[in-house]
Amino acid sequence: MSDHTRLPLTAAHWGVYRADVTDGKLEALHPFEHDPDPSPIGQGYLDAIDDPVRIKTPAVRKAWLDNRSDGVAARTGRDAFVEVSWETAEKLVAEELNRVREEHGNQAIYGGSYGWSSAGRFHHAQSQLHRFLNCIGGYTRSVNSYSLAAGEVILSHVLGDATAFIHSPQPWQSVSKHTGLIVAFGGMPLRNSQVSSGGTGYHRTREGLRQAKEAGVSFVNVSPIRSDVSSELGATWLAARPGSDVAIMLGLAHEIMSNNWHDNAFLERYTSGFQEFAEYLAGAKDGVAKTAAWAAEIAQIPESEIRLLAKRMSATRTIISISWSLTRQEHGEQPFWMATVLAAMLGQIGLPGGGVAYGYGAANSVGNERFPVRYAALPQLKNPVDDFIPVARISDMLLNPGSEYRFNGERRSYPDIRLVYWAGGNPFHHHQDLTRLSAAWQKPETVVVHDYCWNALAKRADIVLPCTTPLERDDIMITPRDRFVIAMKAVVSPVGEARDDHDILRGLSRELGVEETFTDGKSASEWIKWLYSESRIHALSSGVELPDFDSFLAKGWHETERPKVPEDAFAAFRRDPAGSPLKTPSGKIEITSTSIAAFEDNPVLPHPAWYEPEEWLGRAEKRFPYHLISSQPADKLHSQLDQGRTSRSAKLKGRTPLQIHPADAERSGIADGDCVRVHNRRGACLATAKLDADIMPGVVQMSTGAWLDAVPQKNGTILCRHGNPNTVTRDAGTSELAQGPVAHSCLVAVETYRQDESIEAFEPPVIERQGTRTVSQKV
Ligand SMILES: Nc1nc2c(c(=O)[nH]1)N[C@H]1C(S)=C(S)[C@@H](COP(=O)(O)OP(=O)(O)OC[C@H]3O[C@@H](n4cnc5c(=O)[nH]c(N)nc54)[C@H](O)[C@@H]3O)O[C@H]1N2
Ligand SMILES: Nc1nc2c(c(=O)[nH]1)N[C@H]1C(S)=C(S)[C@@H](COP(=O)(O)OP(=O)(O)OC[C@H]3O[C@@H](n4cnc5c(=O)[nH]c(N)nc54)[C@H](O)[C@@H]3O)O[C@H]1N2
Ligand SMILES: [Mo]
Repeated sequence: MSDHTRLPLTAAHWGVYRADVTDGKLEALHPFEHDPDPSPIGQGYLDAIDDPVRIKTPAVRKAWLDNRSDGVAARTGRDAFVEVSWETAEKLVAEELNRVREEHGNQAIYGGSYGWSSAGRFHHAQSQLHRFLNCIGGYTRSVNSYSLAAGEVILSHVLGDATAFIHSPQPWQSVSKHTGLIVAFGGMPLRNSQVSSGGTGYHRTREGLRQAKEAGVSFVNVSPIRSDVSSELGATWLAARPGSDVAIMLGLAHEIMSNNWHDNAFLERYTSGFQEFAEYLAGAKDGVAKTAAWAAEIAQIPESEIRLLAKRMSATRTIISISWSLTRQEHGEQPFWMATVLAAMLGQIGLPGGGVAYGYGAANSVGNERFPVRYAALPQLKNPVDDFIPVARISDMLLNPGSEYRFNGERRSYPDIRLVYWAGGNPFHHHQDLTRLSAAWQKPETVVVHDYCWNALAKRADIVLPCTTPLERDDIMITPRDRFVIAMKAVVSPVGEARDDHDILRGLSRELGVEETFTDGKSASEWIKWLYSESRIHALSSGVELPDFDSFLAKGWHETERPKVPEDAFAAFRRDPAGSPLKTPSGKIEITSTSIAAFEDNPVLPHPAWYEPEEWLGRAEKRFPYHLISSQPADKLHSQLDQGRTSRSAKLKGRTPLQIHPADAERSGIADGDCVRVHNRRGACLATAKLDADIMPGVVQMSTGAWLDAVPQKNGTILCRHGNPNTVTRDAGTSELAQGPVAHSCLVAVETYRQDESIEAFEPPVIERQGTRTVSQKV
């Protein structure tokens, strides 16, 4: 094997690679030599850098350009575009920003721009966009994530802080040393731990789990899908109905209480409000004791399994791991809350190898030791607009300006948005009920998008500004979630007329007279050096040494020192609850939350509880008998690199596979490899059936990420020919507490589909060339 270690490095959320470039063309990406478990996702770049869907010049939607003054012509995703010069594009965007600011004020600009964008500390699209918008008077922003909004909000009440607890569960070293049992609700799928936001130099999860197994840790997988825990771990599989996890945890809690296995001393010293919860558990008010038998009926698993599990959990050092997916369902606040309470009853929170983990497997960072450093980020400046929405309420906002909603104890109303500006995310990937989003998307007067590929979002924008990929720019990967710091190199020239997001925004800021404020007088390379040097100062104050910038650049990477005795985020509180109290009203774990109890209208009980979802197998109608899980794709990150080889080779007959149990397939007359239509009242998508006994009967699974290829249906909904499951998912808030997304609560019908349908997801739009321009879109 040849030595690649002299090749330049690049970094992505899913890995670090060395780039092999000949005559300006990217020939190969070799995994970083220090990564024990590299991801194949990055290979998609070999295609995506310069394929027919690469956006090569600024472009304006023709119907928008022609009809601007008499209202917006529908954004269909099939519109023609006109290629324009950067000069024209900048003028148009500046004109629109000015018009909207003057006529409606800055809150009429929606700049939330949610999305994962690319790794790299400086060229982070959202940070750049937010700084730019703040230079011109601000924007309406979004709060919390699609990943786990409900978890973020509930933990802020129960633990006072979410981030630290979510990202610092028991580190792997401590698991293999001290843990006896991991009970994983929603599993710990290795496919998801390929990724960690900000960049992944060292894939740690497989190794962490393997070491735990070798050390004798046992695993229980509570999930509709067996493979959510890797087969090499030999987990016990409890195939529970989706949405029933809180009921199971209540059943476990009841069993623990009845046997007096709970830790009263812990509950007394470290928690508040247990009594009120215990009354609910016993059914004091509603007359329903939340027994193992009660839970077994809801989850459709044997009562004896719940009893046995309660006993095992009480007898050994146990970690309860709760997948982030459980927060993306109706009442998604409850699973994190209930898991915390169950762990508190066991009394092991903060002890080495015990307690609660918010999502092992959901990202490589979870369980990876957290490096005790706060690195520098691009300063965002101040946003003079204080309006915001919970991130997943975008369709509600666009459709119902001025209407009221509740969020986290507040009564709020939606702003009236006239201009949407998006860089580094893809709402036509991430949002639920795309029929509804398509209607909402007609509301703004102007949509501006930066992206590098003609995906469903770019095709639905009015002004499209082509950005570079990380392979076309220098940057640094530096994040407290990974041990490596990487000097990312520009390995190919910007394709076509693509510009870095920073340069695009610098051009606009010049046009709008705020260039000096936006750039602070620094060039991109000066900014990168500044970010590194500031980070180095922060690191040193936490006792972590980074080399000077030039030595770092010369070597290309640096491995930071790891904490000698890594601990979870609860350890200090456990040692000294008075000296290191939680940031809650009581300073303790709030089993009953005083802040939620004080909310007007009480959207939920002040302690965790089971609420029957509107969409789950317990209420399935004959017409829509299957529960659809639309989980993260193994072969890409969301919709990123769907156009590339890794993702394309995982498709079946060009479409997203639909995992279905053989017994269900037989019942519905579906054969392996059939084209199927997955549908409900909200919409439909096509998929290719894949029979698999590792999924429980009644549940079907499709991964997200297929680029939307929408065709309007007679009933006004859309059908995606390519397999985007957000055509059928429900757009509703988890509850009035967090208003998070509920993608995983979704009932559908599945049937064989016999019409022949082409797939046009990867066709670029028709692009008209203007005037005397010489640069042309190379297809
Ligand atoms: N049904 C269902 N839906 C879901 C989920 C689910 O479980 N089920 N999961 C949800 C979750 S957890 C999440 S986090 C979201 C993810 O949703 P997103 O983060 O919006 O998805 P991505 O495909 O990562 O979008 C990133 C976009 O940024 C572009 N991009 C990449 N690099 C750059 C850059 O440097 N500059 C610019 N300007 N653009 C760039 C990419 O081409 C892509 O279009 O999806 C959510 N949607
Ligand atoms: N390769 C890859 N990795 C990724 C991503 C990606 O796009 N690609 N996205 C990243 C992002 S942004 C995020 S937020 C994380 C998300 O990480 P998770 O939220 O953990 O991801 P999911 O894949 O949606 O769900 C994990 C499993 O939960 C199970 N599940 C769903 N509903 C239920 C339920 O009601 N009960 C139980 N017990 N189990 C259920 C499903 O079987 C599913 O396989 O993944 C990250 N990792
Ligand atoms: Mo996410």
